[in-house]
Amino acid sequence: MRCLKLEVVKDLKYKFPLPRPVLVTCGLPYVNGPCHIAHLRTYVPADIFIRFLRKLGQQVVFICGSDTHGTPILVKAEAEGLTPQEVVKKYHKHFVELFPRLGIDFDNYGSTDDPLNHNRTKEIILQLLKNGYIYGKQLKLPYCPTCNRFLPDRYQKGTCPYCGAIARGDECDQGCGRYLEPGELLDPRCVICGTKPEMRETRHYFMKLTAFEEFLREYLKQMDGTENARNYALQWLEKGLRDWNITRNLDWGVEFPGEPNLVLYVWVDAPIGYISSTEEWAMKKNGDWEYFWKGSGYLIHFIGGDIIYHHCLFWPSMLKGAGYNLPYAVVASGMVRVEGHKFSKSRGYVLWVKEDYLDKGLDPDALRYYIASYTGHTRDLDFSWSSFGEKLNKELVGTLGNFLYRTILFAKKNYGHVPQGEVEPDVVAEVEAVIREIREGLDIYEFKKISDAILSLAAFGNKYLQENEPWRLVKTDPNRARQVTYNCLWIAKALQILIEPIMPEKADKLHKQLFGRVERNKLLSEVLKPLETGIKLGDPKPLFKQISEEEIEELSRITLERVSTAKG
Ligand code: B3M
Ligand code: ZN
Repeated sequence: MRCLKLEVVKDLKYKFPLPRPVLVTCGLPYVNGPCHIAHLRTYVPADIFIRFLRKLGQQVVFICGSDTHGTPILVKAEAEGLTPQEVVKKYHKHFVELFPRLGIDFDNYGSTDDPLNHNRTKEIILQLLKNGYIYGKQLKLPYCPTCNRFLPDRYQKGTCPYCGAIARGDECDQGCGRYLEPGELLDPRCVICGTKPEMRETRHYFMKLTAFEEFLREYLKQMDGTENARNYALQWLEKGLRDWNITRNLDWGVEFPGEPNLVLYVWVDAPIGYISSTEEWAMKKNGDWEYFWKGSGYLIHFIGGDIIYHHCLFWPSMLKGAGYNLPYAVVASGMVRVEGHKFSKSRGYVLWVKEDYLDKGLDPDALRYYIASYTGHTRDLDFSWSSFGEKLNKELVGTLGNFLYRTILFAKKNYGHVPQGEVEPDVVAEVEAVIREIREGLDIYEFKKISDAILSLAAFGNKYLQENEPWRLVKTDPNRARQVTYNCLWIAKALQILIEPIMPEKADKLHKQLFGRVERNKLLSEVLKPLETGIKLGDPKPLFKQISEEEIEELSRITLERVSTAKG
């Protein structure tokens, strides 16, 4: 943030805004398939978070990118008869095109296959080697004699040695969630041909994770973010760490310096993608990447609850060992269920964001609201079409949309502009309470607290309107009618600012209805300011569209049909 390192004025009651600029990242999606609801479980709250920080005057850089390496890409390429490059290109484009349709607004969306990332990864590995944190070792690893290759990570399926669940070579994805070291999986099989592998000797490199135990214990204790991140990481740490095999016998990835037959494990170069995407941002926008990664900026990582191990144990050790800044916070979301079942692409319990949602003409802002408000950030979100329909119809159409439409319609019909009036103390107190809720919600990364508070303001507005009946007052007490209408419009103006981080497109439309034009990014401090009177109102239109029983049934049918035809 060249020339812009302004110190913001701290409000001592709240954590945010932090005193200096913040870099926020989202877990990088593997580009081995299209965007699904589990991705949004992280990206939508992160986007809401950065938009609120900006409303507090915080300077924020929002970074993401495609995770292009590792066996997730290779296995997919083999299944589709494509090269890994082709798979990466296809889905990278998909994500780049999709995010704006959902209002997810990264300052840079990079790629881990970019030369910047290859270079940054090499630099970090050389630094770790120089500092004595990497060593080589001969190993015996599973080799498929039919396919003629070693079977790293997702090339094998077998049994988790810890919990007995069916697992992949590097993670127990269906059971205990542990990271598994190469060679640990029991009864491995080749996922391509089903052959039982033999063990073959090969040379690998390890990172001395054990050297970081003490450091991690201290670091994690003070790391900010959600409790699940800190607690899981501390629990794993108490079980003891093992040195980490950071190389794989593959030819797709970032080459280990000086070893043309080895690439780095994808979980080495993937988080380094956060740095290289920041470098790309800096080049394009004349920013300062080192301010965040080596200087006094703050780093906040938003991740899914299944990659806490990687972000709270591997990643801080790499950063520390290579002389980089440590994350200020790790914010880990809960997992996703679909129609009551654990999210699973292969078993069909999935919602494809483009195919199942956007291409059906459904409202992107309604999905953003649903994700923010469904449950606490660290709890499981159980997506179902019926709960989606209920939230849309009751909360967005029935409460928020209803209040705004009635207010603007009434004002427009009777005055055509914002009438004279003064905001009443009860109304101010209500809005102040909502702002407090929002700021507390931000401080604890709890987005439901924020969206609930905003909805409660709309409910208050409806009640105020209902109790005061301005449609009666226009005839009996015109002064009071103007006063009531002014207060309703004042609440609507507050809502316009408050809903923007959650529903940016609706905020634009609402601004147009209230002021006849679009204006974005108003600060939170504007919420309590008076509403200018005399401004000509725009055209009132309902902001949200009701979804019918039949539509819900049809959408549920599509999901369940996918489950019944899934491969399993
Ligand atoms: N590509 C996706 C995941 O496991 C993985 C994240 C990388 S973040 C550096 O959710
Ligand atoms: Zn397990």
